[in-house]
Amino acid sequence: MASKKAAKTSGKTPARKGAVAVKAAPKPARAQKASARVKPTAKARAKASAASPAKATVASIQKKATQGKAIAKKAIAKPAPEAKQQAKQKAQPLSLDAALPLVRVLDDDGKLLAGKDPGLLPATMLFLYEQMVQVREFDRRMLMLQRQGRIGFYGPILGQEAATVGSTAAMEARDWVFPALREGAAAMMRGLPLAEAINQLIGNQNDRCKGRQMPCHYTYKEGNYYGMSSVIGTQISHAVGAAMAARLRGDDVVVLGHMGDGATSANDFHCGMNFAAVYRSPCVLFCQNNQWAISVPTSKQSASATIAEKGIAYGMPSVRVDGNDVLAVYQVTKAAVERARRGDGPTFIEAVTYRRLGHSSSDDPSKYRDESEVKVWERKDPVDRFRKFLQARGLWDEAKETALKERIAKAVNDAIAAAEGVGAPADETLVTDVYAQVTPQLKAQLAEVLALDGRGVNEGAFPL
Ligand SMILES: Cc1ncc(C[n+]2csc(CCOP(=O)(O)OP(=O)(O)O)c2C)c(N)n1
Ligand SMILES: [Mg+2]
Repeated sequence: MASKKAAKTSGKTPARKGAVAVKAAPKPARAQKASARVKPTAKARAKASAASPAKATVASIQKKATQGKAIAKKAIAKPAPEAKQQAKQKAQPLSLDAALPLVRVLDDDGKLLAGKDPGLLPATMLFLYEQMVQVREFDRRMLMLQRQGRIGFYGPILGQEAATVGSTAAMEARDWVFPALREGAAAMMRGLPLAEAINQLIGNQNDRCKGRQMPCHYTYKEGNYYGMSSVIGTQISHAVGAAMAARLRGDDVVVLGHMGDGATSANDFHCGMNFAAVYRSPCVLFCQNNQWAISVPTSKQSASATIAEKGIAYGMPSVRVDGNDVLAVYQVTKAAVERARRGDGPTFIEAVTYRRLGHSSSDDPSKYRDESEVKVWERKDPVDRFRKFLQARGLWDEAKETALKERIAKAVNDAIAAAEGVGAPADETLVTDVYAQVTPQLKAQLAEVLALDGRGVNEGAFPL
């Protein structure tokens, strides 16, 4: 669904009058020199866009908009100059919540907040909504397949659709996404067919990794979607490094690196953030603070008042956004992407959201948290909230909702049928793709494995 629309998309969104202003901090001399040295040429930019497949971005939809209205003008918080900050601290104790207010466009009931016209074309907003509904349905069905023993593991994103869809939609086709566990929808938005995603979840012979990765660890090179790693936080330094490499090559590419709140305790977060800021890597680091890292609440994860303030400590603009407000997420990410593309460096975004189900299909959250907490967040549901907004604008109604749900249900059903009709990977794939040619030692090991008694006993049992 997404890829058809995307096929028509390419190119850059023109700078809109009154678009979100993200001012860069003054460049250190060394960085100024570096960015001048590696500034992409027009030829390199053209080469970069031609090499990337046209995928589902909203750039082409918005490209038509020549006059958008100002939105979330101060979306990206910039640390105040030192003297000003000191004066403020003397006058009153620094309130970090006040320093980093939550950026919102919609209230909890989907009503537009005063002065926050999103300035987006109806087609763009409908695209965001359809993607959110699709990921929700995909998620629901995949969890059911797991419960029926048809796939081994699943990491649901219920409640976090706006954060994933809004941030991914802000990227252009030539950009890259380095995801964590809850951003599988980004691969689908960037063109990964649903059936291919399910091939990965099953681990059948059409799975790109031939069943050798855990489910949900999609990989989709054609859509510039980096294969997810289970090892928490590693993708952060990879995203920062990939963006630096793109800049050095002269490619006009921005990298979006996702992470969870738990990843902010990982070493890679700290070295990635530091490198990003010091070298002005053209990336956007996006933390989905869903309040939990498996059974560890954010309050035990970090003593900081907010996750966003960690970005300020590393010297980069940081913004705290309502992660259940897709318009706000889209806006702040778009502003950060534009900033990175201008050569002004990285931005850190904390999207405040909530993981409504277990960490994964192997987790039982009733063991460690109160159901009443979940109820509070159900009332802030990102999909319901956005639908109410679209209805109030006259862009959506019951008939459209029914038609969309039927279309998505059919697409998911067809994809499941297609993927389940594919056989298991051949045994020998256990040892292929390691060396150009399978070595005698690997051949011997394969023969040994195939001869084992009780082979397949643990099939489908995931310890995580
Ligand atoms: C380096 C590392 N440490 C621990 C784990 C075990 N682990 C898997 S997921 C997870 C929690 C991740 O939480 P968060 O980053 O908040 O992402 P979320 O699952 O909430 O989206 C942990 C600790 C791991 N996979 N890698
Ligand atoms: Mg988390």
